[in-house]
Amino acid sequence: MSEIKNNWTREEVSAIYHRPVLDLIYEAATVHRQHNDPQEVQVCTLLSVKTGGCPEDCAYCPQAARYHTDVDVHKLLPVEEVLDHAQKAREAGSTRFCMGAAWREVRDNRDFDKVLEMVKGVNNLGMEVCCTLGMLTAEQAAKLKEAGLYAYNHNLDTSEEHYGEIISTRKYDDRLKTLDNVRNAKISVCSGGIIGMGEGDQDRIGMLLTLANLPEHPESVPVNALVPVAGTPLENQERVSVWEMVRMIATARIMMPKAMVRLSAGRVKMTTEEQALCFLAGANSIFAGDKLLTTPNPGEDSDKEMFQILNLKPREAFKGEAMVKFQQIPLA
Ligand code: SAM
Ligand code: DTB
Ligand code: SF4
Repeated sequence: MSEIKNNWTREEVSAIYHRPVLDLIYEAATVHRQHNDPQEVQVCTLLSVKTGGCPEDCAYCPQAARYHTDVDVHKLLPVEEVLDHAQKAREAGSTRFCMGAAWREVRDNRDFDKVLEMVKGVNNLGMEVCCTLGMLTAEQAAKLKEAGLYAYNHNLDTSEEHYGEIISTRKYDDRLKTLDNVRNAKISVCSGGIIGMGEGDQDRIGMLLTLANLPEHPESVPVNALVPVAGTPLENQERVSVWEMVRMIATARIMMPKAMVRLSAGRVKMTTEEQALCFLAGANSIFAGDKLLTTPNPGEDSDKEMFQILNLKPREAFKGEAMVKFQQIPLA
């Protein structure tokens, strides 16, 4: 059984990442089978509850106000509309529902109170409720926990060294501080990144090192392939090859054996065969539905077909030892 460790060295990780790719897949698949059921893949749904108009300058993001993209800007959606969406997602087989807001940070205002209502409502549907709202204080994290929040997504996106090339309006340390606030509030941590933003292998390795050497591994690690969006500074980036996705997923799986490794943005450009390699390399979750937050995603029918072909089964909510510890009792 592979051990859980939080003291990885760059040399160790680099050796894993650069292994001949088929050996790397084989090792990751072995670790995956020791810790997880390889047939199970969690199906999650995303909803952008507040879209566009964000003051940050993340170079990949269609929702930053300073870039001219054609996202449909809207203020916070009504609670009822969000809960309706969550219910439909549950009926379609999702067990986790993640609400995203194009905010730099949470503010203590009426919109936050509405988000707390949304969290309560989704939790009461029996789904793992996740939010991604930007930076959080310790007090705001505690309020989200109290409302029933199960997980919080806050990506490191890339290495500390490459961060300044991608975002100038906040620091890597701000990101780490929010992750710490989330962890201290006993909310399950979801943090990963994006590949295909002009970073080198050393940046991918650096990001995984930071994540896996946190005092506790994140319970969830999304691996996104950049979706280049017209109007953003990264609009002309070339698509990453599947082998880079596979290396990233496999290395994350070996370093953080029990985490949910999520094959996130970028699936629209991937064939079933390419996605199969990612599952073999240890990915065990996808986002379902024809939209991620603002960009396209494979529809329900093609994913159903993929699950059939690959003999995958959707994973139930709140599974696994680490997961049970974050579960909230439905409030009413
Ligand atoms: N504003 C909050 C924040 O930045 O933490 C939450 C929403 S933000 C859109 C959530 C994550 O989506 C980002 O951290 C980034 O990793 C991912 N993302 C955004 N645009 C993307 C793109 N074009 N391609 C791939 N991933 C993207
Ligand atoms: C994550 O790492 N990927 C998801 C989720 N966390 C919030 C979001 C991907 C967004 C892709 C671009 C868009 O659709 O706007
Ligand atoms: Fe986009 Fe989030 Fe960055 Fe705002 S903070 S520009 S929503 S990734």
